[in-house]
Amino acid sequence: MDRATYVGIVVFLGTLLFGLVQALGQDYDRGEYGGWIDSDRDCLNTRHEVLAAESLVPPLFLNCKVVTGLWFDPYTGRTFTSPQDLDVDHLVPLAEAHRSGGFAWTREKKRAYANDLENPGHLIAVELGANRRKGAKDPAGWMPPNESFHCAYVLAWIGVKDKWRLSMDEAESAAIERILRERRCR
Ligand SMILES: [Ca+2]
Ligand SMILES: [Ca+2]
Repeated sequence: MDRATYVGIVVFLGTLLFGLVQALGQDYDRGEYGGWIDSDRDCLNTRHEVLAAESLVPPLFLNCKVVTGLWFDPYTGRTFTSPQDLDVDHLVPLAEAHRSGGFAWTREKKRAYANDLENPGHLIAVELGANRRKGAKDPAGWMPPNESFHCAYVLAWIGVKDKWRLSMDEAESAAIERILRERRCR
């Protein structure tokens, strides 16, 4: 076998292996993380648990749903009274958690991540449009328009990544370090 053939085979195998790893682990399927569940069986699912917990006034319930309340969205700095204007956001998005190590989790652990109510920084009721613009971006790609929330946002981001033992990529940790430094977060 000449050297060119050998190198060709090695590169081919490498590509194959890379593809295999991607196919086995990395492919993100939102379905694996499940939808909102009602883990304490009080008839409110996770979305409505968060809406109820974060409302600044006692919320009104109808058929196991929060129908009105008062919410301050720290992403935009705006206030809302209808849940229809709000998304309950995974501060560290599911797809971001997935590519940061969540791909190796069991289905149960993925569900638990999607529905974590223990850490108040994990899920947050925010304006729908802001959440859609955020998508699955990490702080290198998106930060909340409300700059006075930036410290709290990156500190909560670090808290989630730490609790769930998730990795950070280079651009992400650089962006976070810059924000912590520039804003003198503590
Ligand atoms: Ca519940
Ligand atoms: Ca990232």
